[in-house]
Amino acid sequence: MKLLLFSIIIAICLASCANNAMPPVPCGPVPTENQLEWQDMEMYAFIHYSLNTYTDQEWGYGNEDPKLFNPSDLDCRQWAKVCKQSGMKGIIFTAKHHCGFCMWPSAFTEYSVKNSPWKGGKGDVVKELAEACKEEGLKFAVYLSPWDRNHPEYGRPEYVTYFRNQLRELLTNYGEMFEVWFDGANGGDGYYGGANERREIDRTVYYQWPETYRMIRQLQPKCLIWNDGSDRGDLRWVGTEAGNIGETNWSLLYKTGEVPYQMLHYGVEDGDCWCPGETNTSIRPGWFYHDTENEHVKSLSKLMDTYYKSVGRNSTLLLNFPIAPNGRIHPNDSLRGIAFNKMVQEVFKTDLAKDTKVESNSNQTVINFSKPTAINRFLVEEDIRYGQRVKKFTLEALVDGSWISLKDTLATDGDGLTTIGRRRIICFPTVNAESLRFTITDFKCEPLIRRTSVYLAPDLTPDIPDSGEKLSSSLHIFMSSPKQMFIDFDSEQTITSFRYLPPKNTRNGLVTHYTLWASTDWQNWEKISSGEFSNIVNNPIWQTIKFTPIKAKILRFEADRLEDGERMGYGDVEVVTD
Ligand code: FUL
Repeated sequence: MKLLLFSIIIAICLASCANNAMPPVPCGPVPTENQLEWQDMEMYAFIHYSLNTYTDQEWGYGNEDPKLFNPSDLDCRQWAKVCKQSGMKGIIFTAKHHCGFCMWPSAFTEYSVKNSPWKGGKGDVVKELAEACKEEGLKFAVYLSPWDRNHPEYGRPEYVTYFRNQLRELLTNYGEMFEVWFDGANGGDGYYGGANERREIDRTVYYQWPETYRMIRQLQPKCLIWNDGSDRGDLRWVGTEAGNIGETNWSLLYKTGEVPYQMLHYGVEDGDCWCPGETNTSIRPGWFYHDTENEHVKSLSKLMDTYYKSVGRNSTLLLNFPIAPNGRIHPNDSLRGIAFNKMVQEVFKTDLAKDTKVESNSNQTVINFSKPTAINRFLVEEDIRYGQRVKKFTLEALVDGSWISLKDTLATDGDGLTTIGRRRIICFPTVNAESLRFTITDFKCEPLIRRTSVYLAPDLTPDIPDSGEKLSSSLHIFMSSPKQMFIDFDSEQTITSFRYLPPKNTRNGLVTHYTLWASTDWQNWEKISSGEFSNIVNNPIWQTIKFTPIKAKILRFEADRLEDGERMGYGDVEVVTD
């Protein structure tokens, strides 16, 4: 009897102890509920659509005529359906890009859809898209460019009030927003109400972000704030638009101070605030639609690579779909987006670690397959609610009785077996493994692993190079001075456009502003074009200068401004002739 009583007491105690089990002690900064929910979205879409779509530009100057906006077939439901089928859990829409044109009828400017012929000026793209997202069960968010090349007051305090008024409209009238995207590109040349000048601002103080952030928190408590290194918001840009974040990726930054590329891309191990990375890239070379890119939609293997280098590296993926001039997503983009989602589903359909014998303690997991099993992907997750802990690990496969070390084949630096965070996917060549051994070798605090899975991804046909990677020219090129290039043809040609590929992996010598001249005799020069290569710094793809066909024997390409350095650099140039 005594023994029975004793056993009952022990059982009750054990049960209650289990119920009251202390949660793990947080390790440094931890995410908020909003940040956890947001990262669980994994993939969401960007949609770039504005007057640029009708002027074939990436950055509008701010003087483009609102009358250009007149899509024949604008269909936000098609966008939402395509995004959903592409695996996207939400959409971030360019409500206003740098040109300042508003895709909603803002009460604070005339430069908007209300002065376009579309729907007789009664249309509202933001509203239509917000509704379409709701119907498809997608979350909705807006991109609002702080840099406004149309507004006369840009650069002065009045503009900041205007910007906040617009943001208030967007955050008040269109339902719940999951994120606001502010874009770091700012200052520089613009129309500015007819001033046509260059306006520099100090991005650390001009926009007075803390005040704006307070307003956002008040109007939309669930909304995350994007930032690229100015006042910290809830998530960070990753320092590139190429579609990858560092293989080492801490979801931490320092609360204050400058955030150079290294910090944006890799985070900071001993950071004192939780600020995870969001990887943004476009399904095409550019952010806006260009006819010339229809055959250059990213290949399936490129998109999978992007997935592994974003979602598979403790980040989210923000994938852009541009809208074509008719007001729809082009079929090449939608087909590729849908195929991409199907492939993600296919790769992660069967967890081969399921129903295997797993031995694990806090630092090591050994997955023993019942028979040698072909595998090439390892997926691991930390319970980030209590902070990000793991610094380094190893991965080994038992093949024919011997342990062989595996490494991340997508890593550019070392074996790539560093941080984990919410999710880390390691890609390695297929091995026929009897067991897989995952060992944490360095950590900030006792590791908390919540999942280990193993997959076999099908082989993908190797990529055709993406546009912008092909090198074309066998042109006769020579530099007559550090900022001046001549291209000499053997005979007179009718030229319709000139293309410039910036130098690879460097800002040194990268041309941001140019003038192009043509001649038939080396004596008389006709100026064909002059302007800027917009967004070339963050997205260094082929740039095309189109002009009225002209007869020339020699072209002179001048760098009016370089991003860095004193000497013009180039990856390649191309001349398109009739
Ligand atoms: C950049 C912008 O300048 C591009 O045009 C694009 O909107 C991209 C997402 O962000 O900074």
